[in-house]
Amino acid sequence: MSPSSKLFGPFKLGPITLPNRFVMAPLTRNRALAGLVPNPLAAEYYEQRATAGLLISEATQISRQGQGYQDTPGIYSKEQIAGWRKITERVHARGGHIFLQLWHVGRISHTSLQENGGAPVAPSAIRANGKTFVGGTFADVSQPRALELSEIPELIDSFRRGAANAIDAGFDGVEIHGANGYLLDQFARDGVNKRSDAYGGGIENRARLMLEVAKAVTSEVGSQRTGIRISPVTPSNDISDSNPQPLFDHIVDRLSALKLVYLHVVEGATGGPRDVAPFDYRSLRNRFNGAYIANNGYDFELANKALSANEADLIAFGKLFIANPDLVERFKRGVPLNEPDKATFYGGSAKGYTDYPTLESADAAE
Ligand code: 8OZ
Repeated sequence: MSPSSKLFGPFKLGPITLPNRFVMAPLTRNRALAGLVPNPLAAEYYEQRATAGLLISEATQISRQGQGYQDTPGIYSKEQIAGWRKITERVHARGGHIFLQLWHVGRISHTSLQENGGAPVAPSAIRANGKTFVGGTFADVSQPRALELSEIPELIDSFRRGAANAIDAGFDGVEIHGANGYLLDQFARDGVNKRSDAYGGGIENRARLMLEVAKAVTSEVGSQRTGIRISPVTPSNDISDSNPQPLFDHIVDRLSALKLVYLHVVEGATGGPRDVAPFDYRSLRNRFNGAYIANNGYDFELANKALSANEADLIAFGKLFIANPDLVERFKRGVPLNEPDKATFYGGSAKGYTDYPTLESADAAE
């Protein structure tokens, strides 16, 4: 093992100094309680993982309209803000840093989650071929309606308010969810966006919503507390684009001009193969002035390779952090990792959430 690896060294992320280059990726866990307030167990869950340089919260809807799955937490009510505050306090008490991921699912939703059973919103009225989890079961996502041009300012404002609420709840910053076939990605990619107004058509128009959201959020909380996640070639949630390289090159040029603190890139198919489609990630890294967080299928070896080759500044690990709260220590010592239990990823309680053993707890049990 090489504890001399760059992974274990500090990194300056805007105003904060991270003790290492590990990022815990945003991970949906579907354990929110009534009012979509985060589960008190989440304070323990995030605290257990606070030795990561940076934690990114699970995707958190910025409005009721932005929810697409049961029991995902929100950041739009007083109760939700109070719930999150308990979590950020615990993470900070352990010396950790945490950003909140701001989420709007767009068409990946179900009428049962929407106000008065209404249709989810999307760039265009095209239903995704996919399922969501609602009412305790998997269901086809609902037919969406196209957002009216007149609704877009309020939509952007809901991201701005979500960001303000996150800072109020004690987060160190926010990550805009621009990935995985959710609303902002739906606007950006031409397989789904068939609009003929200023938010559809060419690359500049399709990128507009994501960039206007980024501008609103940075004006609210500061660019040095704003990151963004994108996934240029993922097919997640039935998304596609005929020519993603120039689209995301353009988006990243503009995000760089807005001085976002980081660009978080899911390389390849989210949670799947890294080589699903050709794409030049180096082009994004070179265009972006802030930190580059690489994600998707990284292990210790690949992380070291990417850092040594200066392909990334920080590495986000997802499933590895679900199963290994002390992933930093485990990599440092070169000891075996716990296996994640897929059956407890989404929903449930402490099992598969806060009960994965650490090296310390295993030592104590001997
Ligand atoms: C898994 C299940 C539900 C949602 C994403 C927020 O892919 C998610 C998500 C992941 O970004």
